[in-house]
Amino acid sequence: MTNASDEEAYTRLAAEGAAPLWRYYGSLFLPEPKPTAVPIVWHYKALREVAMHFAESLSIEDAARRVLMLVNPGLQDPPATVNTLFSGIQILLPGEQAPAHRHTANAFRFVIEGSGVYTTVDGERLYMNPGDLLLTAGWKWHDHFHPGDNPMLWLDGLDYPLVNLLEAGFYEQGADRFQKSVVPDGISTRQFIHGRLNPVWLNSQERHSPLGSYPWVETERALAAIGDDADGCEHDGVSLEYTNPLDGGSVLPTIGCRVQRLRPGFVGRPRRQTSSVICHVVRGSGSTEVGGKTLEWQEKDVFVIPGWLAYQHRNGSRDEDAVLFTSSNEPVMKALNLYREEAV
Ligand code: GTQ
Ligand code: FE2
Repeated sequence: MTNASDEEAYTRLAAEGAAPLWRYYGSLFLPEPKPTAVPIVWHYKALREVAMHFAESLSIEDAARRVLMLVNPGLQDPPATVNTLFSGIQILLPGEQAPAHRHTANAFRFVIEGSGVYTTVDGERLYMNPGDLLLTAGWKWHDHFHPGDNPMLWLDGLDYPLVNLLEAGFYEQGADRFQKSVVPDGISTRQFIHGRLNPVWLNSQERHSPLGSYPWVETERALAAIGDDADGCEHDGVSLEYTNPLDGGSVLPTIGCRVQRLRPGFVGRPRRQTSSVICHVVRGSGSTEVGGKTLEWQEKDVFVIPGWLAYQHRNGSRDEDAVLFTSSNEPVMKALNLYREEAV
Protein backbone atom coordinates (compact mmCIF):
# COMPACT_ATOMS: atom_id res chain seq x y z
CA MET A 1 0.00 0.00 0.00
CA THR A 2 2.94 2.41 0.53
CA ASN A 3 3.41 3.00 -3.19
CA ALA A 4 -0.29 3.36 -3.95
CA SER A 5 -1.87 6.73 -4.80
CA ASP A 6 -3.94 8.60 -2.19
CA GLU A 7 -6.95 7.88 -4.38
CA GLU A 8 -6.37 4.17 -4.01
CA ALA A 9 -5.76 4.53 -0.28
CA TYR A 10 -9.07 6.34 0.22
CA THR A 11 -10.85 3.62 -1.73
CA ARG A 12 -9.15 0.95 0.34
CA LEU A 13 -10.00 2.76 3.55
CA ALA A 14 -13.69 2.90 2.59
CA ALA A 15 -13.61 -0.77 1.64
CA GLU A 16 -12.28 -1.53 5.12
CA GLY A 17 -15.24 0.33 6.63
CA ALA A 18 -13.13 3.18 7.96
CA ALA A 19 -12.81 6.88 7.12
CA PRO A 20 -10.23 9.71 7.32
CA LEU A 21 -11.07 12.05 10.23
CA TRP A 22 -9.34 14.99 8.50
CA ARG A 23 -12.03 15.04 5.81
CA TYR A 24 -14.86 15.16 8.38
CA TYR A 25 -13.43 17.23 11.18
CA GLY A 26 -15.12 20.51 10.30
CA SER A 27 -18.59 18.97 10.14
CA LEU A 28 -18.16 16.85 13.29
CA PHE A 29 -16.73 19.55 15.54
CA LEU A 30 -18.61 22.73 14.87
CA PRO A 31 -17.52 25.93 16.62
CA GLU A 32 -21.08 26.11 17.97
CA PRO A 33 -24.37 24.20 17.68
CA LYS A 34 -26.38 24.48 14.47
CA PRO A 35 -29.92 23.18 15.04
CA THR A 36 -31.54 20.95 12.44
CA ALA A 37 -34.96 22.13 13.57
CA VAL A 38 -36.20 25.42 12.12
CA PRO A 39 -38.18 28.16 13.89
CA ILE A 40 -41.83 27.76 12.98
CA VAL A 41 -45.40 28.39 14.22
CA TRP A 42 -48.36 26.04 13.98
CA HIS A 43 -51.67 27.89 13.94
CA TYR A 44 -54.30 26.36 16.15
CA LYS A 45 -57.31 27.69 14.23
CA ALA A 46 -56.40 25.72 11.10
CA LEU A 47 -55.31 22.60 12.97
CA ARG A 48 -58.48 22.55 15.02
CA GLU A 49 -60.57 22.34 11.85
CA VAL A 50 -58.56 19.36 10.63
CA ALA A 51 -58.77 17.75 14.06
CA MET A 52 -62.56 18.14 13.96
CA HIS A 53 -62.63 16.58 10.50
CA PHE A 54 -60.77 13.48 11.64
CA ALA A 55 -62.80 13.34 14.84
CA GLU A 56 -65.80 12.75 12.55
CA SER A 57 -64.18 10.53 9.91
CA LEU A 58 -61.76 8.40 11.91
CA SER A 59 -62.96 6.25 14.80
CA ILE A 60 -60.95 6.17 18.01
CA GLU A 61 -60.92 2.38 17.65
CA ASP A 62 -58.98 2.79 14.39
CA ALA A 63 -56.70 5.60 15.53
CA ALA A 64 -56.15 4.61 19.21
CA ARG A 65 -54.70 8.12 19.64
CA ARG A 66 -56.12 10.81 17.35
CA VAL A 67 -53.11 13.13 17.27
CA LEU A 68 -51.98 15.72 14.73
CA MET A 69 -48.19 15.70 14.90
CA LEU A 70 -46.41 19.05 14.84
CA VAL A 71 -43.61 18.07 12.50
CA ASN A 72 -40.69 20.43 12.20
CA PRO A 73 -39.70 20.84 8.51
CA GLY A 74 -36.10 20.13 9.52
CA LEU A 75 -37.00 16.95 11.42
CA GLN A 76 -39.28 14.82 9.26
CA ASP A 77 -37.78 11.37 9.72
CA PRO A 78 -38.40 10.47 12.45
CA PRO A 79 -41.00 13.20 12.90
CA ALA A 80 -40.11 15.53 15.76
CA THR A 81 -41.00 19.05 16.82
CA VAL A 82 -37.54 19.99 18.11
CA ASN A 83 -34.45 17.76 18.30
CA THR A 84 -35.40 15.63 21.33
CA LEU A 85 -39.10 16.43 21.72
CA PHE A 86 -42.38 15.79 20.00
CA SER A 87 -45.61 17.71 20.37
CA GLY A 88 -49.01 17.01 18.89
CA ILE A 89 -52.62 18.06 19.23
CA GLN A 90 -54.90 15.30 20.44
CA ILE A 91 -58.68 15.32 20.12
CA LEU A 92 -61.16 13.09 21.95
CA LEU A 93 -64.93 13.21 21.46
CA PRO A 94 -67.61 12.62 24.09
CA GLY A 95 -68.06 8.90 24.69
CA GLU A 96 -64.65 7.97 23.29
CA GLN A 97 -61.99 5.95 25.04
CA ALA A 98 -58.34 5.87 24.01
CA PRO A 99 -57.10 2.42 25.12
CA ALA A 100 -54.49 1.64 27.77
CA HIS A 101 -50.83 1.34 26.87
CA ARG A 102 -47.44 2.27 28.25
CA HIS A 103 -44.11 3.29 26.80
CA THR A 104 -40.72 4.23 28.14
CA ALA A 105 -41.07 7.64 26.54
CA ASN A 106 -42.15 10.30 29.05
CA ALA A 107 -45.23 12.35 28.25
CA PHE A 108 -47.14 15.40 29.39
CA ARG A 109 -50.46 16.87 28.33
CA PHE A 110 -51.45 20.51 28.49
CA VAL A 111 -55.19 21.05 28.11
CA ILE A 112 -56.23 23.47 25.36
CA GLU A 113 -60.03 23.30 25.34
CA GLY A 114 -62.96 21.33 26.66
CA SER A 115 -63.44 19.46 29.89
CA GLY A 116 -64.72 16.18 31.24
CA VAL A 117 -61.91 13.88 30.10
CA TYR A 118 -60.00 11.95 32.67
CA THR A 119 -56.79 10.14 31.92
CA THR A 120 -56.06 7.17 34.16
CA VAL A 121 -52.35 6.93 35.00
CA ASP A 122 -51.32 3.76 36.83
CA GLY A 123 -54.82 3.42 38.24
CA GLU A 124 -55.30 7.08 39.24
CA ARG A 125 -57.96 9.11 37.45
CA LEU A 126 -56.78 12.61 36.64
CA TYR A 127 -59.47 15.02 35.45
CA MET A 128 -58.47 17.45 32.72
CA ASN A 129 -59.47 21.12 32.50
CA PRO A 130 -58.14 23.95 30.32
CA GLY A 131 -54.63 24.98 31.34
CA ASP A 132 -53.99 21.86 33.43
CA LEU A 133 -50.64 20.13 33.02
CA LEU A 134 -50.80 16.34 33.32
CA LEU A 135 -47.86 13.98 33.60
CA THR A 136 -47.42 10.46 32.32
CA ALA A 137 -43.87 9.53 33.28
CA GLY A 138 -42.21 6.71 31.36
CA TRP A 139 -43.66 3.19 31.64
CA LYS A 140 -46.83 4.25 33.44
CA TRP A 141 -50.06 2.78 32.10
CA HIS A 142 -52.41 5.38 30.64
CA ASP A 143 -55.77 5.53 28.91
CA HIS A 144 -58.07 8.49 28.26
CA PHE A 145 -61.86 8.52 28.63
CA HIS A 146 -64.32 11.27 27.75
CA PRO A 147 -67.61 11.07 29.67
CA GLY A 148 -68.42 14.76 28.95
CA ASP A 149 -70.32 16.38 26.10
CA ASN A 150 -67.95 18.60 24.08
CA PRO A 151 -64.88 17.74 22.01
CA MET A 152 -61.73 18.01 24.03
CA LEU A 153 -58.32 19.02 22.67
CA TRP A 154 -54.96 19.08 24.34
CA LEU A 155 -51.29 19.44 23.55
CA ASP A 156 -49.19 16.31 24.00
CA GLY A 157 -45.44 16.41 24.60
CA LEU A 158 -43.22 13.33 24.47
CA ASP A 159 -39.50 12.66 24.48
CA TYR A 160 -39.63 9.73 22.04
CA PRO A 161 -37.15 11.35 19.60
CA LEU A 162 -34.56 11.15 22.39
CA VAL A 163 -35.65 7.75 23.75
CA ASN A 164 -35.51 6.25 20.26
CA LEU A 165 -32.12 7.83 19.53
CA LEU A 166 -30.88 6.19 22.72
CA GLU A 167 -32.52 2.93 21.56
CA ALA A 168 -34.39 2.62 24.84
CA GLY A 169 -37.93 2.53 23.48
CA PHE A 170 -40.31 -0.10 24.85
CA TYR A 171 -44.04 -0.16 24.24
CA GLU A 172 -46.80 -2.38 25.52
CA GLN A 173 -50.53 -2.51 24.95
CA GLY A 174 -52.75 -3.13 27.96
CA ALA A 175 -54.23 -6.62 28.35
CA ASP A 176 -57.39 -4.79 29.42
CA ARG A 177 -58.55 -1.91 27.28
CA PHE A 178 -59.04 0.30 30.33
CA GLN A 179 -57.61 0.50 33.79
CA LYS A 180 -59.69 0.24 36.90
CA SER A 181 -59.51 3.09 39.36
CA VAL A 182 -57.38 1.79 42.24
CA VAL A 183 -56.69 4.96 44.24
CA PRO A 184 -58.86 8.03 45.01
CA ASP A 185 -59.16 10.34 41.97
CA GLY A 186 -56.42 12.97 41.77
CA ILE A 187 -54.88 11.91 45.09
CA SER A 188 -51.27 12.37 43.91
CA THR A 189 -52.03 15.99 43.17
CA ARG A 190 -54.10 16.68 46.26
CA GLN A 191 -51.39 15.32 48.56
CA PHE A 192 -48.84 17.80 47.28
CA ILE A 193 -50.80 20.77 46.07
CA HIS A 194 -50.16 23.00 49.04
CA GLY A 195 -46.70 23.37 47.64
CA ARG A 196 -44.63 23.86 50.76
CA LEU A 197 -46.28 21.04 52.74
CA ASN A 198 -45.09 17.63 51.53
CA PRO A 199 -46.59 14.38 52.83
CA VAL A 200 -43.77 12.72 54.78
CA TRP A 201 -45.02 9.21 54.07
CA LEU A 202 -44.28 9.69 50.37
CA ASN A 203 -40.59 9.75 49.72
CA SER A 204 -40.12 8.50 46.21
CA GLN A 205 -36.61 8.64 44.80
CA GLU A 206 -37.98 8.65 41.26
CA ARG A 207 -36.67 11.04 38.63
CA HIS A 208 -40.09 12.54 37.96
CA SER A 209 -42.64 14.55 39.90
CA PRO A 210 -45.01 12.57 42.16
CA LEU A 211 -47.92 14.80 41.02
CA GLY A 212 -50.23 13.46 38.34
CA SER A 213 -51.43 16.93 37.45
CA TYR A 214 -50.79 20.63 38.01
CA PRO A 215 -54.24 22.24 37.80
CA TRP A 216 -54.55 25.61 36.11
CA VAL A 217 -56.31 27.13 39.12
CA GLU A 218 -53.07 26.71 41.08
CA THR A 219 -50.91 28.03 38.23
CA GLU A 220 -53.11 31.08 37.90
CA ARG A 221 -53.01 31.62 41.67
CA ALA A 222 -49.20 31.57 41.57
CA LEU A 223 -49.09 34.16 38.78
CA ALA A 224 -51.69 36.34 40.51
CA ALA A 225 -49.78 36.19 43.82
CA ILE A 226 -46.81 37.75 42.07
CA GLY A 227 -48.80 40.17 39.94
CA ASP A 228 -46.65 43.11 38.90
CA ASP A 229 -44.62 43.05 42.10
CA ALA A 230 -41.68 41.16 40.58
CA ASP A 231 -39.88 42.10 37.39
CA GLY A 232 -39.34 38.47 36.45
CA CYS A 233 -36.72 37.38 33.96
CA GLU A 234 -35.60 39.95 31.39
CA HIS A 235 -35.74 37.27 28.67
CA ASP A 236 -38.78 35.21 29.65
CA GLY A 237 -40.96 37.47 31.77
CA VAL A 238 -42.55 36.12 34.93
CA SER A 239 -41.45 32.58 34.26
CA LEU A 240 -42.39 29.84 36.74
CA GLU A 241 -41.10 26.30 36.55
CA TYR A 242 -43.38 23.38 37.39
CA THR A 243 -41.27 21.40 39.85
CA ASN A 244 -40.99 18.07 41.58
CA PRO A 245 -41.87 19.08 45.17
CA LEU A 246 -39.58 16.37 46.60
CA ASP A 247 -36.36 17.65 45.08
CA GLY A 248 -37.15 20.88 43.24
CA GLY A 249 -36.18 19.25 39.95
CA SER A 250 -37.97 19.12 36.63
CA VAL A 251 -41.36 17.42 36.31
CA LEU A 252 -39.97 14.72 34.01
CA PRO A 253 -36.35 13.54 33.71
CA THR A 254 -36.09 14.72 30.12
CA ILE A 255 -38.64 17.54 29.95
CA GLY A 256 -38.91 20.75 31.93
CA CYS A 257 -42.17 22.73 31.89
CA ARG A 258 -42.81 26.38 32.65
CA VAL A 259 -45.55 28.97 32.51
CA GLN A 260 -44.47 32.45 31.45
CA ARG A 261 -46.41 35.65 31.80
CA LEU A 262 -45.30 38.41 29.45
CA ARG A 263 -46.84 41.57 30.82
CA PRO A 264 -48.58 44.04 28.46
CA GLY A 265 -46.01 45.63 26.15
CA PHE A 266 -43.27 43.21 27.28
CA VAL A 267 -40.24 43.13 25.00
CA GLY A 268 -37.71 40.55 26.13
CA ARG A 269 -33.98 40.92 26.02
CA PRO A 270 -32.64 38.59 23.32
CA ARG A 271 -30.69 35.53 24.36
CA ARG A 272 -29.86 32.03 23.31
CA GLN A 273 -29.38 28.74 25.09
CA THR A 274 -28.40 25.22 24.05
CA SER A 275 -31.75 23.73 25.11
CA SER A 276 -34.67 23.66 22.67
CA VAL A 277 -38.10 24.94 23.61
CA ILE A 278 -41.67 24.29 22.48
CA CYS A 279 -44.01 27.19 23.31
CA HIS A 280 -47.79 27.02 23.48
CA VAL A 281 -49.78 30.25 23.72
CA VAL A 282 -52.21 29.93 26.61
CA ARG A 283 -53.59 33.41 26.02
CA GLY A 284 -52.76 36.66 24.30
CA SER A 285 -50.85 37.32 21.12
CA GLY A 286 -47.47 38.59 20.11
CA SER A 287 -44.36 37.63 18.24
CA THR A 288 -41.04 36.00 18.88
CA GLU A 289 -37.99 36.60 16.79
CA VAL A 290 -36.07 33.32 16.54
CA GLY A 291 -32.81 33.08 14.63
CA GLY A 292 -33.70 36.21 12.66
CA LYS A 293 -37.19 34.96 11.75
CA THR A 294 -40.28 36.63 13.18
CA LEU A 295 -42.89 34.18 14.43
CA GLU A 296 -46.29 35.79 14.88
CA TRP A 297 -48.46 33.94 17.35
CA GLN A 298 -52.00 34.03 18.62
CA GLU A 299 -53.89 32.29 21.37
CA LYS A 300 -53.48 28.48 21.35
CA ASP A 301 -50.75 28.47 18.65
CA VAL A 302 -47.54 26.49 19.09
CA PHE A 303 -44.05 27.64 18.08
CA VAL A 304 -40.51 26.48 18.65
CA ILE A 305 -37.15 27.91 19.66
CA PRO A 306 -34.47 25.47 18.46
CA GLY A 307 -31.28 25.40 20.50
CA TRP A 308 -28.68 28.16 20.19
CA LEU A 309 -30.85 30.40 18.04
CA ALA A 310 -31.25 33.86 19.53
CA TYR A 311 -34.83 34.59 20.54
CA GLN A 312 -36.75 37.62 21.72
CA HIS A 313 -40.34 37.53 22.96
CA ARG A 314 -42.78 40.38 22.41
CA ASN A 315 -46.25 40.71 23.83
CA GLY A 316 -48.15 42.33 20.94
CA SER A 317 -50.67 44.00 23.23
CA ARG A 318 -50.33 47.17 25.31
CA ASP A 319 -53.07 46.14 27.73
CA GLU A 320 -53.44 42.35 27.74
CA ASP A 321 -51.15 39.72 29.21
CA ALA A 322 -49.60 37.07 27.04
CA VAL A 323 -49.14 33.72 28.77
CA LEU A 324 -47.00 30.91 27.37
CA PHE A 325 -46.70 27.30 28.44
CA THR A 326 -43.24 26.03 27.51
CA SER A 327 -41.58 22.63 27.50
CA SER A 328 -37.90 22.09 26.89
CA ASN A 329 -35.04 19.60 27.08
CA GLU A 330 -33.15 21.78 29.54
CA PRO A 331 -33.06 18.96 32.18
CA VAL A 332 -31.21 16.72 29.72
CA MET A 333 -28.75 19.43 28.76
CA LYS A 334 -28.06 20.24 32.40
CA ALA A 335 -27.74 16.60 33.48
CA LEU A 336 -25.15 16.05 30.74
CA ASN A 337 -23.30 19.28 31.45
CA LEU A 338 -24.19 20.60 28.00
CA TYR A 339 -26.29 23.58 29.04
CA ARG A 340 -25.07 27.03 28.07
CA GLU A 341 -26.84 30.32 27.70
CA GLU A 342 -25.90 33.87 26.86
CA ALA A 343 -27.59 37.20 26.28
CA VAL A 344 -27.03 38.33 22.71
O1 GTQ B 1 -51.95 9.94 24.51
O2 GTQ B 1 -50.82 8.16 24.99
O3 GTQ B 1 -49.33 12.41 21.18
O4 GTQ B 1 -48.88 7.44 23.34
C1 GTQ B 1 -48.26 10.32 21.22
C2 GTQ B 1 -48.16 9.06 21.79
C3 GTQ B 1 -50.10 10.78 22.69
C4 GTQ B 1 -50.98 9.17 24.32
C5 GTQ B 1 -49.23 11.17 21.69
C6 GTQ B 1 -49.02 8.66 22.80
C7 GTQ B 1 -50.01 9.53 23.25
FE1 FE2 C 1 -49.13 7.06 25.27
